[in-house]
Amino acid sequence: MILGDIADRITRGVEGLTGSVSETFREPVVRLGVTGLSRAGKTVFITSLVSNLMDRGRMPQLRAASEGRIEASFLQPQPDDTLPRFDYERHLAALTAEQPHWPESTRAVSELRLSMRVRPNGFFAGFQGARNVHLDIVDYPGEWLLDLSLLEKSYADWSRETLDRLEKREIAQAYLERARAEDANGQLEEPRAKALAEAYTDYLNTAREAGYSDCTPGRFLLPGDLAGSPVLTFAPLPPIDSAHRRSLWREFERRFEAYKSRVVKPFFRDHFAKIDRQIVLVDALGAIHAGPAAVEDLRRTMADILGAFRPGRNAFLSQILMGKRVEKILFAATKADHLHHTQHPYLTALMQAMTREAADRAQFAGAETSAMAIAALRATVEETREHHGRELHCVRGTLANGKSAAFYPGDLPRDPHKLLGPARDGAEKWLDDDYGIMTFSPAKLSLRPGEGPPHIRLDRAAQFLIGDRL
Ligand SMILES: Nc1nc2c(ncn2[C@@H]2O[C@H](COP(=O)(O)OP(=O)(O)O)[C@@H](O)[C@H]2O)c(=O)[nH]1
Ligand SMILES: [Mg+2]
Repeated sequence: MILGDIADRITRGVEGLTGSVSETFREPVVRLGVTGLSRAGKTVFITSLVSNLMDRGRMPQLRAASEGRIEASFLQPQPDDTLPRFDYERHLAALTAEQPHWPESTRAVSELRLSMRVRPNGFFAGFQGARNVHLDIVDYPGEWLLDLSLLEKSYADWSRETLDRLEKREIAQAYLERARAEDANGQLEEPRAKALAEAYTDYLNTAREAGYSDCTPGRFLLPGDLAGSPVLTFAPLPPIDSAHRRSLWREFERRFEAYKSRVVKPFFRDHFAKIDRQIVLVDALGAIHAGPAAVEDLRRTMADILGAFRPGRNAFLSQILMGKRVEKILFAATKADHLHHTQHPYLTALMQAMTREAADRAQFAGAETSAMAIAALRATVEETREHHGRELHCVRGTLANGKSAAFYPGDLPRDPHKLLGPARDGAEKWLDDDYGIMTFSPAKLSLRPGEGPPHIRLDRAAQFLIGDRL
């Protein structure tokens, strides 16, 4: 055992003994991971959450807030010097501008520290003063999380599975033809490798736009400063029996392994392993709108995501987590302001059914999970109109051109299995209904002092995620 280790153990031993004492002096830190596929609503969620934690007038369901125990909250320099800071001020300025607009999309990991001065409740309330609780919010792309499944796969396995999946998708045919036509056993030529990787990336982007969730390798969609580098220049190819040493196939295999060890593993080690609480934002309405195949894909992806939070499933992950685990995971369907409140229970029920099912399939145990429907920033008002002698519950919002429009998204079924069943059975479209989606601009805000932006159930989400630590 090296000396540092011994010293470490001794300090830890001492801490163990005096834990209850030092805990009262140390300032607790909660690391909240915020993830979801691109456009799921991470940036809007974090911006609105932070604003609503600073001005808590709209957070009655967050108990520490309604009990008046949060004396102050303020932004502080974050603990990680090498992570980009979440650009809270800029995103908030976009949402609260004279002509409000949605914030620009972000493409990598970022962090923000919000500190709250909180008075304890219950037993300690009488003889303990207020203390600081630090909330470190880490925003990272859900695409990166899905890469965890790659760690267990060889390039051949991954290629086979991916190509099987693509087989069933119209939008993938161009890539498939190209991959099949390729002489994978021939000598590597970089321009061909690049063309294949680009064609595959094009497919991934189209698939994301079409509402599909499953799109590994995640960094292909959000390459950041790795764009164009060899670790991102490969693509799935039909397996061949014995590939030559300098063949395209061998080189792609090598790059796939490099992607795993140089891109995937560092992310899990440096960011993922430190998270205490997690919210996974899901654009379920977008998937429903895209059709049964997208819903089925989302259902499968949720199990993959939960799998990442199950230590023990993955040898590498258990090793870096060393017994630490995420304590709570919330799956939140975002943009619920597209629905009249009478339909919210059905969206919630769908999220609950998918979460429960994903937990069963991933044989998930450990963290407490929950599901709800939220809108981080409410962009609509409700309106009931008469349509062919029937009452239609709509929402009204502002379109990009500045005009106001009423919108009826369709009737979500009471029973979520009316959606999940056909999705699983491979239906091509929904039988009874069509589900619309619309992009509203954020509403112009006139906030009263002490109030954050309007939302739907953001306070309940916050209570579930961090309420017990305040
Ligand atoms: N109506 C509505 N739209 C939202 C809400 N949150 C996100 N959006 C929409 O979803 C888009 C993507 O959100 P963003 O937070 O940038 O997603 P990210 O890529 O996960 O960070 C936004 O530009 C909005 O159009 C919400 O609460 N209500
Ligand atoms: Mg973002």
